[in-house]
Amino acid sequence: DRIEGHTKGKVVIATVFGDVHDIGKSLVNTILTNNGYTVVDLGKQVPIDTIIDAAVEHEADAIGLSALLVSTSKQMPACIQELHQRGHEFPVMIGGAAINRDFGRRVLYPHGKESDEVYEPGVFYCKDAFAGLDTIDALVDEPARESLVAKIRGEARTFREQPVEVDDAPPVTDDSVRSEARTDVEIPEPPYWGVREIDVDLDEVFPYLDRHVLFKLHWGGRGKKGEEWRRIVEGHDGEEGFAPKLERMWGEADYLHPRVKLGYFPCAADGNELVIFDPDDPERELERLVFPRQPKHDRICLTDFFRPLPDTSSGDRDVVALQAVTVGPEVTERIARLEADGEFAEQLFTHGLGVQAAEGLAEWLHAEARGGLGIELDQGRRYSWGYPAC
Ligand code: B12
Repeated sequence: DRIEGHTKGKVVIATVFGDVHDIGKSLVNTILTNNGYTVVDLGKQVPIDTIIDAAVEHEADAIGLSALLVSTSKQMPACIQELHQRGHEFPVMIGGAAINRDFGRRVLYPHGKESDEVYEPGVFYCKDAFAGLDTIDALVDEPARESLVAKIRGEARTFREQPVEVDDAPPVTDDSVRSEARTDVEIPEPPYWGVREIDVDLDEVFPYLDRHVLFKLHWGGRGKKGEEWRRIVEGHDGEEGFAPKLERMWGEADYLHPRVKLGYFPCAADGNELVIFDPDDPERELERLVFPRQPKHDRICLTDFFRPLPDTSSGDRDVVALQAVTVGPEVTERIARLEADGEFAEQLFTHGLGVQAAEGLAEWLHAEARGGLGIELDQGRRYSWGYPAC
């Protein structure tokens, strides 16, 4: 479908402001480019003004927005409002794990519930890159575009007219209850107090790599089963399998520069807040980490797993392990260079390896933390901001 010197249309794409997830967006770029479109890829964390300015400058046939965080997905309606207000005519394709078809139906109305006005050029939810290709194929073809716009408007209207379900659950900030989680368990003794940087041997991290996520999610093995899966993992007909590729790349990955810090702090629960104390002065508060509480079910909040404040006034503080890891900036630079050089396959493999190296490093450090506290490896969880508490 790709003909030298000819373009089927121009699309300006970006991952929205505040969001670093660009794997999906880059895939969309590759699929559209390989199918004859000119794609202006603005990268990640892109502010609305930059997106609109680029669409105007390049006379785009459509804008493509990607968001993977619930928080950053709010940039999408904000962008549509801005486009609407400025009277632009760029259809907007939207995608990413944070949103769904109903989200697309809602944001077609730039003023929300306040007005029935729609964003005339249309907002098109795309569940994957191929849906994006089908959408842009329709958008650059006048009759197909008209019928697609009419279809999404009809769907959005029907969705809007549905009765709204009332959610009477308390907000996640409600701290009027405590779950049944026990607090009378023994407080573990940390090997030291405060923060230390720990030496990392990458060979020790290797077993902690999540091969399933790496092979399926990052390296394109999703949906492959049985014999087909075995062939791509082990290799076939001279093609290097994912497993030997991982071993080889790991051995050659001199662009990974792992550094980790692990700290043990005295702490106590205060409602939905975990109070972190100074190891040198356990009465001095350093920080309060605020966690959400389940609105339903057992009403658990992570703080429920720590001794509450009143019990600890005697100085009998609980202990929390806090950790931070990085594989360094060089892998990101390498990925950018591979992309600039058009080495998309190598970029995909390096990117996946970089992301999973950081995840594996966090898992390895978590094992160190549990070892330090004398906790079994099948006990304890590692939580990270933004991830679901499940
Ligand atoms: C890889 C990953 C990361 C990597 C991102 C690396 C990178 N350069 O992209 C790293 C480790 C950096 C990362 C960081 C974070 N992440 Co993250 N991450 C993921 C993960 C595991 C996979 C995302 C992915 O790449 N999927 C594969 C691609 C191909 O799929 P996709 O993006 O959905 O794209 C496809 C379609 O959606 C569609 N599409 C997408 N965009 C568009 C746009 C257009 C125009 C079109 C047409 C189509 C389209 O087409 C694509 C191809 O088919 C997801 C979990 C998941 N399963 O989704 C969590 C996830 C998105 N991350 C999450 C979180 C919380 C974070 C962090 C906040 C973690 C933290 N505490 O620091 C940070 C975010 C920092 C920030 N400010 O953005 C949460 C989001 C939760 C939420 N509801 O908001 C998720 C869902 C994990 C989870 N289960 O909790 N993350």
